[in-house]
Amino acid sequence: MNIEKFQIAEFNQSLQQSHERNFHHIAENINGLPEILQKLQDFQVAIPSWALGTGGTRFGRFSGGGEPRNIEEKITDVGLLHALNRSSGSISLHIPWDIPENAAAIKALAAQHDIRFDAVNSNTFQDQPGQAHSYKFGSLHHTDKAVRKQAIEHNIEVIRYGVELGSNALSLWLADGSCFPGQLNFRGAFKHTLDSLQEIYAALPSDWKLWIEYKAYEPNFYSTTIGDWGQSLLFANKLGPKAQTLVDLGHHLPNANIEQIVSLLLMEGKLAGFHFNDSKYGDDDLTVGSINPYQLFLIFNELIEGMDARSMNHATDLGWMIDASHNVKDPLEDLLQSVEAIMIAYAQALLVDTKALQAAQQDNDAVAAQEILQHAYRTDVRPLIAQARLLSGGVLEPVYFYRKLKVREGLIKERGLKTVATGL
Ligand code: AOS
Ligand code: ZN
Ligand code: ZN
Ligand code: ZN
Repeated sequence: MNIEKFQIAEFNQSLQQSHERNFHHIAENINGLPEILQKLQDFQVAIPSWALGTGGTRFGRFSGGGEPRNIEEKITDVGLLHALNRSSGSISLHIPWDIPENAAAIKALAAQHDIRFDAVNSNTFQDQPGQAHSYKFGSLHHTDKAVRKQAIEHNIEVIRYGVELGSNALSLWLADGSCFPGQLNFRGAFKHTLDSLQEIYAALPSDWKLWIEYKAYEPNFYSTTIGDWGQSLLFANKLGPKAQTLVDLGHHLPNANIEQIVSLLLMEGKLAGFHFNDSKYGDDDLTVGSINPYQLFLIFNELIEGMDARSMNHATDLGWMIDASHNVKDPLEDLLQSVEAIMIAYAQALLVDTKALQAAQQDNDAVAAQEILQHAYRTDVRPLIAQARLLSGGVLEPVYFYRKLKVREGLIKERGLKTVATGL
């Protein structure tokens, strides 16, 4: 399944008139438009390899057909997304679901699609066939040194794969925790985890980062050894400058003020980046922006204010990644929607009059502060995103184009109807 340049051009042509009308309408009212468009063009969101197939739940999985059956097909799928939106220029691999056996060939394929390799993910939450020790009671925090050693070695192996592909971060999420009071000594689990992380940290190449993800609960339901941002930050501070905290939006207890967490981690230079998704109840991993787009906007507002204050590059100085998994949508359409939602929140936050907001804050003028934020939030920035895509050679309306071109039907023809992507 290949998308040709002329198909994109033809499609864009058919929407050109209405796009121009909408774009000029908004462009008139925006200061610094060229800079904003450039920032939107530069901004790239990494696609997780495991979101390219139907995730399912523990109750069932309903394959949509034409799913990628191997790492090559996953890269091809991300290439399709990137061809449409020009904002999905990297993939995040998960070992051992995606073993790059021939790194040179994999790199060449990715380069053809203009795709680079984002953070590599390790997996010590599942037992693999032939594995000596079980992770049933955890991995890096385990009471048994042999289990810890196996998990440490796995992480170091993942770093090696990442080095071959040109990645520069290890993203680590641990399922380690306990299901019942008394099952675990909290301090013992913390110390074991710290010892294990120190060994992994020591194996990082000089230009690498270690991203430590936290999660409130699931699969463990009483305690999680890296359960919140405080615990993750403790580890990151003890480990050193290469270790930072990764924020997955779905990993907080209900109604947590994520934007405040983000602001403080950024202030400390300890924010690694994001796993974007949305949720209503917990770690629902739903399409970004599908439930609470205002929260996403408020997060981006803190990010831009904080990054600008530290002279950080929006596009390159944090890890921007989606983490999604669900049962009912075409995964590629879902990812197009997620990237679009991220771009919208980013563009709206770029429109915030930061100086005016700071003045309102100084005066304790809560009404003015709300007016300023919501003025930006309620601006329909979709024509801006579309214009940035157009300038980058993408498609004005990616989901519409994807359906019109019958991309999924093409993939089903190539790969078959009953496909199971390796992964969750
Ligand atoms: C798990 O809940 C975390 O969100 C992980 O980041 C991620 O979903 C996992 O590594 C994919 O298996
Ligand atoms: Zn995650
Ligand atoms: Zn999540
Ligand atoms: Zn999660």
